Amino acid sequence: MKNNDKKLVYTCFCTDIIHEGHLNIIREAQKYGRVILGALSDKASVCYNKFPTISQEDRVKLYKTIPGIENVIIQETVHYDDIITILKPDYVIHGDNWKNPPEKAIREHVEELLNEYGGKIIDVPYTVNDNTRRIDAQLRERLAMPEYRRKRLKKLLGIRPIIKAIEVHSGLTGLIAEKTVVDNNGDLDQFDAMWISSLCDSTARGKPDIELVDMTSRFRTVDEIMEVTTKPIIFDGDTGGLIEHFVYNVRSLERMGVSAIIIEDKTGLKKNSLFGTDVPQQQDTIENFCAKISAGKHAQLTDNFMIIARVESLILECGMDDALKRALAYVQAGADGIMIHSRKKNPDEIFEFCEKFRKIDKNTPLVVVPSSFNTVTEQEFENYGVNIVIYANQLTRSAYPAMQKTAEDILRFHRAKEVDERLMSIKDIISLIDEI
Ligand code: SPV
Ligand code: MG
Repeated sequence: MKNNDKKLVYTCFCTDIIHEGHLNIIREAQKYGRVILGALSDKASVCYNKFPTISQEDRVKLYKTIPGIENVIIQETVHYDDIITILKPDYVIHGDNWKNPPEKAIREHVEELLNEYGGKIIDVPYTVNDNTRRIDAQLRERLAMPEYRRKRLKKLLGIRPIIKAIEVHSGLTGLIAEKTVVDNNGDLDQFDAMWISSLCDSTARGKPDIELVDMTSRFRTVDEIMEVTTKPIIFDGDTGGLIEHFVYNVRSLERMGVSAIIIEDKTGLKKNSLFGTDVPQQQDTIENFCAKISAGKHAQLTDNFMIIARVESLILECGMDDALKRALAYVQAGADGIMIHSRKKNPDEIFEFCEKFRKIDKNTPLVVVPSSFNTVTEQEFENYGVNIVIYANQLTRSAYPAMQKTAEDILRFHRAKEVDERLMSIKDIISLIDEI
């Protein structure tokens, strides 16, 4: 053991609670040498679905209380490149759960880096028992609580270069938004937030998107999604309705833990924006819509809830100047963000708006919904100063044709064998949902 004293062992944690699994890793690490512990930064933790519930500084303080550690340092990225370059540890030690996807990509990259100079990975059997399971569940539950969930969107706006939200309309689609992670050439990618679309919430009930599904029913959808997820929610509030009703709905959504409502500057019978001018649609006056925004801002009780104003001028072909004039007035009235919408395939008018808006307003978050202008990448939006991109209906639109084809084929073949190959297995579907 004497020689080992000089060896350097590195491990990285991204937890807010230390349990026996973590202590076990440290004990194992000590057998190989002196131990440096990394605390994964906030910036990296939020990409890793380990959204922190305590600050980075508090995590460092917490980790410093663990016996047997020489130092605690911040690991800025999910990948270990910087740390390995600087520390050149002899060993990197980790729970063996990182042998499985999606973390496998991280392990493979660490292995490559260590191989360059003869460093080694030590995989410690991952500790799973009732106690560690309970602590993990507690952490998830904490994130699902309204006070944590609500502030998460604002926090992400300060950390993420661009926020990706996906449409959800049920517990099951919520789980997809919550759990889907892909390994993009070693980078783990996932959605940051969920969009509760009026179009998809209505469609799932077989109803048109005309503010027919009442708020109580829409809140029920929110509640079902909240029961099984932790990610922040952006709620599609349609026109926001009457000012006298809007203030109640702001309070309700805020109390539930929703992070933001987006309301559009239309009035009367609302039709889906993607109809554009093919159907009669009426834009609200700037004065009335500003009054609605201000009333909502006065009604909310915390600083964490956001009211985002959606400008429909391009949809209704009222021109760029009108769009800009309205956006700036809505910000003045207290809007926490601007969503600019377009139904053109060509993104030029969206880019032009973003450029012109950003020349005047550098900070107010900008939101886009690229259903029509879907060739634009998140990186391009980011370059134009966009902060949130919402994939507003893609889960509904992918599920519906798949279900319809299955129904048709069962009718065609008078049995289900022919469709079975493209179905999720019964085993997978019953193990999809975590039990408490
Ligand atoms: C929704 O998803 O309901 C929206 C976005 O409001 S759009 O359908 O493009 O109008
Ligand atoms: Mg809508």
